[in-house]
This record gives sequence, structure tokens and C-alpha cells, in this order.
Amino acid sequence: MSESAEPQEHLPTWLLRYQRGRQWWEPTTPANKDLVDAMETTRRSYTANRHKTAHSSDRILRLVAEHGLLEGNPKNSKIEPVPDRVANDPLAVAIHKGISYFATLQCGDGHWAGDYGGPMFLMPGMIIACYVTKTPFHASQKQEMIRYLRNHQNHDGGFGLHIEHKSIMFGTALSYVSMRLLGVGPDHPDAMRARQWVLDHGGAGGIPGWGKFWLSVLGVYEWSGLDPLTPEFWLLPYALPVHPARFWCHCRVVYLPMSHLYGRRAVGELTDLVKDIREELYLESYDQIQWSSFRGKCCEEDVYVQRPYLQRLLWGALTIFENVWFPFKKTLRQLALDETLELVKGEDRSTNHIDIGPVNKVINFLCVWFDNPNSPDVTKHRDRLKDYLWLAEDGMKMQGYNGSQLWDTAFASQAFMTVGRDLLEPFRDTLSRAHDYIRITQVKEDVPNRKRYYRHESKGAWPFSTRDHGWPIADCTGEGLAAALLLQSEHGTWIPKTEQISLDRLAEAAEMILNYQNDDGGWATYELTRGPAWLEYLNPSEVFGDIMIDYSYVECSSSAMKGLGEFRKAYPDHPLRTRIDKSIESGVRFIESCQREDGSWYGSWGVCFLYAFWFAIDAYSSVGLSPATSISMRKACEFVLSKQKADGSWGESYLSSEKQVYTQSDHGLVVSTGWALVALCMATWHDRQPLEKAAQFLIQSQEQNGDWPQQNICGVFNKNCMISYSQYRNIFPIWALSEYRNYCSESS
Ligand code: LAN
Repeated sequence: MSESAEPQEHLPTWLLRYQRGRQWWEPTTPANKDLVDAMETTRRSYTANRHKTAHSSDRILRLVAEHGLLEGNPKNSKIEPVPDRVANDPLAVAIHKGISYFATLQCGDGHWAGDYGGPMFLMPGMIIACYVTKTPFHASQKQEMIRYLRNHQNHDGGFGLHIEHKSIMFGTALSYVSMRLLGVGPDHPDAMRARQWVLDHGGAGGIPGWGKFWLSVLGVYEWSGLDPLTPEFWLLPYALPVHPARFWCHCRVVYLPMSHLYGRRAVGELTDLVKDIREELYLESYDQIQWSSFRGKCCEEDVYVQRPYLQRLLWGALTIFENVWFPFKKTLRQLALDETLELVKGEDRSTNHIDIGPVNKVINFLCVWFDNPNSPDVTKHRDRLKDYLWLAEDGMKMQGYNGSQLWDTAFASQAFMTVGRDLLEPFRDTLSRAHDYIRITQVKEDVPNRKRYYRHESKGAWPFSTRDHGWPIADCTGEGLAAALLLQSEHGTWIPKTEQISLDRLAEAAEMILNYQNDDGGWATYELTRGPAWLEYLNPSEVFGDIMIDYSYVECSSSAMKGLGEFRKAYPDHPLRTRIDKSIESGVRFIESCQREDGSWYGSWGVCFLYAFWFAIDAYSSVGLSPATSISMRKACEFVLSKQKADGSWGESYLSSEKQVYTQSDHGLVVSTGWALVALCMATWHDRQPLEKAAQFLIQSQEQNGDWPQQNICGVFNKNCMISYSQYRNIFPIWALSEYRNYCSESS
């Protein structure tokens, strides 16, 4: 493998490989000249227009498909011609074109792949981990990673938390370090601009805690400048509310390996490059820095969550614990290090070394490497790095997960199942493959010895991405179950009986959802809520909101209820019926209880009020409610109608999520409009006119080939960080137009 980061003369053909949902990009030879040229043209055009949109349009994937190189794709780049009988019906033509184009992007194993990037703080973690563990990237990967970083550098030289964000220290210092580790020299103009931003904002000492962690492992920051990440917390009795296993799973599995590395003050080799970077990041020379003065310091630009004074006192006390000698201290630390490593290894084993997300993936990798650089665990970790890397015309990035395979396939299937039979017939194969993917992705057993590793049950659930990943999620189970039931339903003679998911398996999913319900009637993400809400005062992250416990969410609750609602419709006499009825009833009460006075719901995982609106209405309608019987539903529809733009569209800016107030985007957005229109049709809203205008907007926004334009970023997590859902631009317009077509035919 070459170490050079210089642009290569011979660009490779990149192909997407996949297997049972696992997906990775591979540079292959001999190069397909046409495709290489087309890829380069689309990259150039992205870079030239990057001031217009930060988002990729997944053009690289689309080019691969157009060239018939999406292996095993049944449509093999062939767009179905519009059938004569609908040629004069613009609504039917738009739907047909939409599904026909989208079907060409399906992978042979039945899932849809796409860009799940957005956050800018992830790839630096992988680059630092690979540098420390001496894991080389392929020269073509490096080249694409550098391209990505340069494409997402803001005008002022800095980098944001995500691709649409203003510059902050977290994004800027980490991206700068990444460029340097990838081989960009300190005098490169982009590197200079980034460094200048860091220095103009007080130097990298003001980077938030997670950044301090990364810089420390690399050796360009000192562990004494961190708030303590005390691993001994893992030795406390679980009965205590501050036991870390009570935290939201993403929070605890990130702080787990961080605390392990902190506990052993792990630092990579101090190479010449590392020593150079030490002198580039601060206003003072490295040796003269008073590290303890940086502890708890956060650059103003970065602060999203103000940390309460009480928290500062706690970190002060823990710092004393770190610095003062007392008997058994060494023994205690060793016990804590052993315990945290065992939990890290448990997480690795149960996820096939993919790990729950991109952050703990690479920190766990570091833990096992520092433990033993030659262990089989290290090899397995290395093999799974590529699962997180995605290539698009803006370059190569680390994704927010190992993909959103199941989630997108479940939505695509539901969207397809609303399409009238007349239009759906040519896509039999597409549906059956999607069903296949859903079937093989259901989790069939619990994690071995699950209580030892603080894991909830998994049997019967669906994960967000792949079976190999396997972490169960309440709403993915709801969506997976609803999609499977629809595909297998009667008008669905689509899936032969022999291939169907058995009733036992479907019931396991329903039972899983029932067991996932919280006492407040709602559903959280991966687990039941385990800790008290006041734990949020201990949120040390500065940049992320609501990370400490797993709360009940409107969206998760709605998907869970929809799954149960569909199950009840399909098997009304099933023994779970009484439990399901009770569960849905308290679920509806939960959703009503989080509705704001104005009829809206704050959405936590998509942008934002429109996203939550769609989920809530979908759940209400699948359990049999309508605006005539539910005041909550009527108020919600009125709220959304009050936000429609003059051209019939809806468009919500990501600032809605950040500020928690409905914020219009500059232009109408196809995804926002899709959510609003799907839901209004599901609610069978009595006034057809606003719906007609929305449908017209979607039809007019469609591109010639059946695609829709990729606009603003539309996913979010922890209030402040955005994430791309690239398939939504196809799925929701198709779904909305089909619902609208059904609505028109029912009401005429
Ligand atoms: C996701 C992706 C999926 C998402 C839904 C299923 C859509 C949601 O309804 C529930 C929450 C969940 C599972 C979710 C939680 C937070 C995740 C895992 C992510 C947004 C993907 C990336 C993000 C993760 C936390 C990113 C790493 C950053 C940290 C702060 C640890």
C-alpha cells in the first residue's frame, strides 16, 4: 500500500461491494475509463458548486448503477418505460418514474445503500486511531479523504460539527490534524487557513472534551488537561443511579473505552510528525503549556450545552481522586481497567467488531490494540473499518453508522406498498428482494450472557443497519415489522408463502416492542429508560444535548405503535391481542402528552416538527384514529397547514432542531413536503386543495430520470448534529404521491 497522499495520475474505478447489507467501497483495476471520467467530472462539478450545497447527491453510486455495475441489481440500470395506459396521467407518470429510477439503485441483496455522512467529527477519530495503530489507508482512500475535508472547509478556514454548520474548534482542530496525518503539509494553503482559525480562537486548548481525548491519544495534548474520565465508575453497584450502565447506550459505550484509555493514559508513538503538530496547535510552545488551565475550558463557538456549576465541582473532586495517593489506588485502577476492557471486548464480540457506532468503533479498536497489538481482535477491527467509509462526489467520509440499510429498506417497502397494483407489477422482483433483506436482518437471538454486558433483549428485534451489527432498536423493530406485514399482506400476493417470515417470528417482534415500552407509555431508542432525568446535569459533552439517558421519543413511540397496529390488523385474534390493545392505548396518551400547545411535536431524529408530525400521524392512522375522532390529530394537521409555503411546498431548516422552534428554510424541500403530504393524506384531511398543491410541487421538482434533487440535510441527533439520509429524497416523494393518488381515488 502506498503512503503517498499526492494526487494520483491514474484514478481507480470505485465499486460498491456488499454482502447481506454489509457495504464497502473498493478501488478496482483495470479501470473502466468511461466511468472514471464520469466520476471525475461529477467531483469537479461538486467542488465548483460547493457553496450552493454542502450535501452530496450520491452521484458516484448513481454512476456505478448507470453503468450497470451495481452487482446483482435485478434492474441493472434499466429504467422501466412508462406504460402507455398511464402516459397521460402526470401523477401516475411521476410515481412510475420515481420507483423505476429508485429500483435501479437497489443492491443485489435487497437493501438500498446511500450516503450516511454529515457529521465532521467522526473521520478524524478513525484517522487518529489508524495513525496510532499503524493501520495504513490505501492511497486512493487518502486522496478521497483529503478531498472531503477540503470540500467541507468553511470560507473562514474552519470546520463545523457537521457539513452545514459554522466553524467550531472541535471540527477545525480535528480536521486540521486529520489533514496533517493524511500527508498535507503545514504550508498547504488550506492547512494554513485551518490552523489560523484555531490560533485566532485561542488555540486547540479550547477544544471540547471529546476533542481533548483524541488529541491526547495522538500525543498532541496532555491527559492532565482533561476532566477525569474515571473508569472506577464501572465498579459501582448498578443500584446507584450514576452507574454508567444506566446511561443512554451511545453515551455509555463511548465513555467506556474513553475511560479505559484515560485510565491507562494511553498515548501513541511520538513520531516527528506528532511532535510537529504539537507546535502547530497552540499559542504557546508545547512544553510551556499549563495543561490544568485547559481542563474544562471550551471555545465559545463550540458551546451548545452550558455545563452547570455543580458538574464543575464534581470534576474538580474527581481530579483530586486522580492526583492524590491513597491505599489500594493501584489495585482499584487495575480492576477498573480489566472491567472496562472486558466490556469493550463484549461489545466487539456481539457486533462482529462493527460496534454500535462510529465513535466507539475506533476507540474500542485503540483499546484492544493498546492491550495487545498482535491480537486477533485487532485484525478483526481492521477488517471492519471499511464498513464505515462512504464514497461520494465530495470525497470519502466516515458515516454516522455502518449504514442505514434496514431503516431505508423498511421505508422504501412501505412506500412501494402504497403504490397502486397497476403501477407496481414490473417491480415484483424489487419487492421480493427488499423483503428478503428485511427477513435476513431480523435478530433471532439475545446477546450471549447479555446481563453481564448490560444488554437489553434482542430476540425478535430489527436493527438500524445490518444483522451483523445487531443492536436492537424499538422503532426499527416497529418499521421492520410494519414493512414485513405489508409486503406479506393479502393484496401482497407479492411474497410467496414459502419465503414469508413466520408468524412466530413476527410475534417475537411484536413482543419485543411490548417489552420495550416505558412506564410513561412511550418508547425510547435501544433500551428502556434506565436512569433519572437529572443525570442530564452531568452531561459533560458541551456540543451534544440530551445524551445521558434514553428518553421516550414521539418518533420511536409512533413507529413502535405502528408495528403493533399492523400486527393487530393482520392477526386480530393473536394471544398478544390484550397486551397490544393496552399498550397502544397508553402509547396514544404518551404522544398526546408531548404535543405542544400549537399542535406540533419536536422531532429528535429528523428535521424536525414535520418529521415528528409524519410519525405521529402515521401511528394514529394505523391504530384507527382520524381527525374526526382525535382532537390531537386535527390540531397537528392545522399546525402543519399553517406552515405551507405559497408554492405548495414545505421546507424546514435544520435550525428548527437546534433552536427547537419551527424555522422555515429558504426554499421548498422535497423531503419536508413528502413528510407533510404523506401524513395529511393518511389523516384523510378534508380539504384537498393544499394537498393538490403539494403534489404539484413534488411532480415539478422531479428530475427527468425520475430522481429528485438532493437538498438540505434532514437528519439529526442530540439536537445539534445533523446527519444525511440520502434515500429520503426518493422514498418520501414516491410515498407521498402514491398516498395522494390513493386519497384522490378514494375521495372521488
Ligand atoms: C441514530 C440513527 C438511527 C436513529 C433512529 C432509528 C432513526 C431514531 O429513531 C432513534 C435513534 C437512532 C437509532 C440513532 C441514534 C443516534 C445515532 C446512533 C444515529 C443518529 C446515527 C448516529 C448517532 C450516533 C450517536 C453518532 C455518534 C455520536 C455520538 C454522540 C456518540
